[in-house]
Amino acid sequence: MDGVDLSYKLRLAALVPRRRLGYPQPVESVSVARCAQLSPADDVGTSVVHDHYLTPEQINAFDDQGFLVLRHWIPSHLLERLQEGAVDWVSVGKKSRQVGEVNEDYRFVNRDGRDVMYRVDYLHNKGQVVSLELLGSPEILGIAESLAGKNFVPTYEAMVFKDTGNGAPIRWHQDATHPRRYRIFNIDIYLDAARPGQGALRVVPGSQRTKVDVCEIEDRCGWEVPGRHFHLQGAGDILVHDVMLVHGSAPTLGNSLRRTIYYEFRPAEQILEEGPWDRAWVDKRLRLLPLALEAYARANPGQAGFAWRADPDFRPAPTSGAELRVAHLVHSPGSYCSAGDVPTKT
Ligand SMILES: O=C(O)CCC(=O)C(=O)O
Repeated sequence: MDGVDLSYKLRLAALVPRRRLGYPQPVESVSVARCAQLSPADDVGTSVVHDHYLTPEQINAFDDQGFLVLRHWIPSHLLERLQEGAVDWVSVGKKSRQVGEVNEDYRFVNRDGRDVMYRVDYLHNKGQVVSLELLGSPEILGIAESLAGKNFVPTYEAMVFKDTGNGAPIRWHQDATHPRRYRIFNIDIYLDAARPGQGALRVVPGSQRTKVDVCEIEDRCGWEVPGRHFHLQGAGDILVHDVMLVHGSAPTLGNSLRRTIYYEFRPAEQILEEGPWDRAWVDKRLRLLPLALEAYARANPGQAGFAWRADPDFRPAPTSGAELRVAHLVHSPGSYCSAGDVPTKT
């Protein structure tokens, strides 16, 4: 057997759901007894890739730390199209606010009497096909299959940003808490560089193993939580994070723009066993995938696309028009330090 075959087999071994790998691991509580001074960012960045599946080592690092950094993962032509699309999303959101329209997909907070835009939800119906091209790319779907198995479901799509000059804080939180029988994760795609002091994401490595009282952390430590890392991301880099990883980003003033697209994935098996959505909702979400693969193929003629290997039962029947904004009537509970623990989901 040659080396290529062996590595392929190792990767397949890593693709089985975590339940069959003997998860959940013993719960270790995160040490937040002390509030810490700054520690420099680690760098577990991994440079590029051959077939866009994660290696067993990368998957182990993700399971251990709750995140994985993938450097230079998005090709420059796709990155440029995403940056252009993002300009349009923000401009449409700001214009609609100026004329008094209420559209909950464009989110603002009030900072010192000023409306500050920080988020766009449900990217695929916002007039920029590049969000589907990104979803259908081997760069994203290789990660999705590596961690969720072949029946992965794209469950959320949003862009969060620190606006030029005025970046709203995202307080410490866990996106969703769940029994950890399967992996649920966000793929964070960086459209701009994010540096410490400029609104870079902070994470608490290893905090994904249990539900954490984020209010307690915030009250006692503010932003200075032991073990947290500032993730130095460059445009085109990816951070994959477990939805239970404690993370957040401090407010900024006078900085440049920092935009991150968040695509969340869950295994279909996980949703059907644990909720909070039903089969009809899963099917609607899966209908995005043929559209996404087609958008990728159109924008990248001659490039090998992603070979989608979902079980036939999870392949949507052909349909004349799929819904592009597949909304969530409910969310999985997360851990947030806000009234009612209500998530602003990624
Ligand atoms: O991009 C950021 O600063 C954090 C966004 C985030 O964690 C969220 O919206 O859940």
